[in-house]
Amino acid sequence: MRLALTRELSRSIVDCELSFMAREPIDFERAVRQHRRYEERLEELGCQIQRLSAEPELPDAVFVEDCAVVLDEIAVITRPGAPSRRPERAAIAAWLEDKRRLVAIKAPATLDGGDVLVVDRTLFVGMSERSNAAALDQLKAFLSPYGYNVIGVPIRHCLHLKSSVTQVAAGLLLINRERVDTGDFRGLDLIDVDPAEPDGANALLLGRALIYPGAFPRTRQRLEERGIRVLPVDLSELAKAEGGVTCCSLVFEI
Ligand code: CIR
Repeated sequence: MRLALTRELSRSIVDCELSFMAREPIDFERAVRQHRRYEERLEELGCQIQRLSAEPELPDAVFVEDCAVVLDEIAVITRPGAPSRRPERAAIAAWLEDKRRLVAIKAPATLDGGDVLVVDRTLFVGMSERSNAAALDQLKAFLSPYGYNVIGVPIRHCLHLKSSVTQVAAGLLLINRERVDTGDFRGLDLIDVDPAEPDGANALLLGRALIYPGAFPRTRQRLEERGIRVLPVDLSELAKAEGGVTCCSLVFEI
């Protein structure tokens, strides 16, 4: 069974962390509708939704991806780079406890799940304002025994690695080269985002279909020309909180 963990939006989302964007008003009711539609898309692609309740004191808690990296054999509870986000972990760890063996990133390491791109047995880890080299070392120690390669990838001008590159099909990545160098992705095929859509690299691959923001039609066309099935979603309100399609769920098999 394929599970998708999500979390209800909190009204305090208006006080979210922001790093690369100026604050804009968020229409809460609209954000909730968009988030529900996103969950419906996950269901259309075979996920059973498990929605945690909102955390009124935790503005960014809807972005569950940042608190854990879930692999087949093990899950790593992260230590988010923004201190305001660290209390988000407790509910997620409690929920994961009976589904995976859990290990946890410890200080001084910091890691956001948005910086971890898993491609087969390789984890590409964004070295960002949120995730550091100590986290890379801890990930290697946890995951090498399971046969995973863990590779640090510097990024620029964006929040997370997955704001610059995500997987869109077997052996194929969608990338914004302004934000990340291609050298580490040798052996994989690359599709560039349309230059007019620099934020278009964040896509959520489920099976052979993509959940992808409606905001990037030119890049969507590039994806469809490669034969990829794209299910658009409108996450324009959560985008104002620097959220994208990967960050609102943790998807895995049990
Ligand atoms: C933050 O700055 O932490 C949130 N406002 C946005 C997090 C988005 N997470 C993600 O893309 N994985």
